[in-house]
Amino acid sequence: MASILILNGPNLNLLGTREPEIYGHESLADVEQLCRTEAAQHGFDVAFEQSNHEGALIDALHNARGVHAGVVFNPGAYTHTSIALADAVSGIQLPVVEVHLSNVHQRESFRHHSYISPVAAAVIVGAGTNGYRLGIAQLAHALTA
Ligand code: DHK
Repeated sequence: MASILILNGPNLNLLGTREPEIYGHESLADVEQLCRTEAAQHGFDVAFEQSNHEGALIDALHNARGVHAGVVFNPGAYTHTSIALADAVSGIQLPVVEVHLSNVHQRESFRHHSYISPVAAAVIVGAGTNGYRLGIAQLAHALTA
């Protein structure tokens, strides 16, 4: 069965307890479960990874080549700082959907710019954990079109 990598960046391991008024009350384990359910409905398997380290996220993207059909990626704050992650996304030649739980455009101005968006296949912001569902559905749609 083809699989999708769900990749989460820094501080997302704290989901559920971290600023719940912004990021909600669901934990990362809850997100993993909803991703597995959504992917199964589209006939895809899921690999789920999180790291607080930029290099580990780059490695995870590189390692997705030849293993996964696409990636749903929440790069956390590296979204706004990391040219290296953007280069990894464009270098792996896999569709990558960028997801943010919060609507970054309603927040501080430093969150308005994303290095990832120009190289992402699609961008979903402000839909909370449902954004991961939407990202998987979009990847499945694009991969089976
Ligand atoms: C998550 C983070 O950790 C922030 O640094 C981003 C993103 C927004 C989110 O909404 O999922 O600015």
